[in-house]
Amino acid sequence: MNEIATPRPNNLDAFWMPFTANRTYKAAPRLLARAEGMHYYTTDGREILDGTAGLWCVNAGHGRREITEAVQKQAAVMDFAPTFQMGHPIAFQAAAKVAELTPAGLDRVFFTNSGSESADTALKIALAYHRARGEAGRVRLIGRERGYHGVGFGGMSVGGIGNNRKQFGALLPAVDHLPHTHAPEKNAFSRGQPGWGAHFADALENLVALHGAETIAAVIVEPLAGSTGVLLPPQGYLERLRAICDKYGFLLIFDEVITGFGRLGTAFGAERFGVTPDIITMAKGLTNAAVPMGAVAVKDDIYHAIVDGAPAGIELFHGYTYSGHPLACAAAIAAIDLHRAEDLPGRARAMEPAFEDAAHALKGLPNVIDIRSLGLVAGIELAPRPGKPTDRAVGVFHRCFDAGVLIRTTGDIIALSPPLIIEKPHIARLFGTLAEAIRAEAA
Ligand code: PXG
Repeated sequence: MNEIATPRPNNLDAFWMPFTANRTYKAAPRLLARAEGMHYYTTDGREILDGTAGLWCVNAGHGRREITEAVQKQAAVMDFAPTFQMGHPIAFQAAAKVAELTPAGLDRVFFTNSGSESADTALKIALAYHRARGEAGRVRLIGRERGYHGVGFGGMSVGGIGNNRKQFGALLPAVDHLPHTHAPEKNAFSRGQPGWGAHFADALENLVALHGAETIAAVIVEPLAGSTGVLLPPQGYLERLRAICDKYGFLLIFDEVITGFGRLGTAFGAERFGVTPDIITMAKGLTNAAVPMGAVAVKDDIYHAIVDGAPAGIELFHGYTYSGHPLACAAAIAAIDLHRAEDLPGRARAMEPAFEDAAHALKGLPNVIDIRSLGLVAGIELAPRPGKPTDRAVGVFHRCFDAGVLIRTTGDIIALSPPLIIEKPHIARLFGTLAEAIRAEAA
């Protein structure tokens, strides 16, 4: 379908765009007007294959009628209702649906509106948990280099991306970081989880020696780091982190904003990796991105420690006006129903071998220095242009977009994360277009 769905706005000035080179973008804007299934359609009617599920979030594909109708219906029935000292039925239903998908035992669900709010909520719950148990000295939060946990002060502080931190002052004080696990010198072109690097988890012992276990509350990691370029956990790494956290009583938080809702072929990454954290943060695929929503699932004993341990009255002084917003809950229920009815994790698993083969077939193209993939996520790392980091990948991005394919880049790494409904012809088109763009960018 090639019709023009929306007129182009003629003034781009007012919208200060997030994580965008505003000046470059506004000089040559790319405007999306409509989306359906595996595709976007631009304002000038071009069809764009969505290789990124929007921003890693439209897992069931675009424009799903079941979700649209659920949101429309709810908007007509009740637009908003508070969840502070009040309730409405679908907020409880949505939480129960989330708890059915999370690993056994993580059955208490706190609603937020984004991944960033989920990260900050999880960190606050971890601090409140230790305090409720009489260990108020456990205030230190451990993140990881190259980790991304959104842009709130908590998530940014435990995050490990220099550019996201350095404009913003002192951040949270009691924070430290594990080393990242990216080791292309040992693991380049590995298929699946790389074999080398479980020992990176032992750096947590060094932080214990440095700060004292009694000062550490929680460790937060993405089980597979998405935003900083698809960094896979080495075999045995997450198991070792879990064991060290258990040894010292630290809560282990998995940020599953990207890995949740089928992306790795299981409902959550925890299941794929066989390691169960104490807290899971999520967002994105929770509503198929139709309405903003995030959530934090915690182990029952964390909930009980905070709630049962508190004096009568409010137990946790935290929440958002829109925690459990009716439209978001309607979208989440419909999205989770679709996730189950269409077995989206199963579809991801079924496509994983073809997707992995297509990614690894890019080996040998000019400047391709590493390829990694797991589930329906792939990272293709390019050698930067001398003196011009990111330039080559941005060039590949533009060439792909002009050829009708949407990819993401971070630094000189291309990240692919298509909707989980992708089929083999889409895989061929995605990687075929990408290969041509990589070749052309080398010329
Ligand atoms: N945690 C993780 C692991 C994420 O990937 C967030 C938290 C923050 O979520 P919100 O909803 O506050 O944006 C994210 C978000 C990219 C890209 O291109 C990734 C994200 C967002 C935008 C772009 O890799 N991840």
